[in-house]
Amino acid sequence: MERTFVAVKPDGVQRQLVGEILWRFESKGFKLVGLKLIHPSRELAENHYDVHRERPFFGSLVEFITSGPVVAMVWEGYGVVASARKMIGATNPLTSEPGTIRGDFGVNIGRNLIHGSDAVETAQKEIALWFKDDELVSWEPTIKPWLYE
Ligand code: DAT
Ligand code: MG
Repeated sequence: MERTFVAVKPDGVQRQLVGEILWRFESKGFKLVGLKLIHPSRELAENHYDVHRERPFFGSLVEFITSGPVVAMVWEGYGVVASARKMIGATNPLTSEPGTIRGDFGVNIGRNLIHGSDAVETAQKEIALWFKDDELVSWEPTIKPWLYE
């Protein structure tokens, strides 16, 4: 069973979209296994976006992600990594498809509301970066037979 890391960025929290975003992943049928509100440190933000360190937008990206609270979460389900990326939509909300989170709620690439891991390996790294082992909860949803045959 796959897990992915998703974070509502400070703009999503300020825009009061946390409930909407949780609802989308919950009602899709994914299982919440980790959830916390956290004001990320510069060190955490720089680690998280390490692959973009040399990009011109790195400084403003780190400024933005550390500017306020973020809702960090871990979702579990078959194919959840790719599916969450689809639900989130393309990086630039102006070109994200309607029906995606960014496509429905955003207009600017620097305010694209939400992060989702781009691959299974990245997800494992990001989950380990944002969560301690004992912050992740294993549980059996009673609706499982109604989601999976
Ligand atoms: P994604 O978040 O869709 O995985 P990414 O990993 O390429 O996108 O970039 C990480 C974040 O950096 C992205 O969510 C918003 C910001 N970003 C990416 N490209 C940018 C650009 N050209 N100008 C400004 N911000 C950018
Ligand atoms: Mg990315």
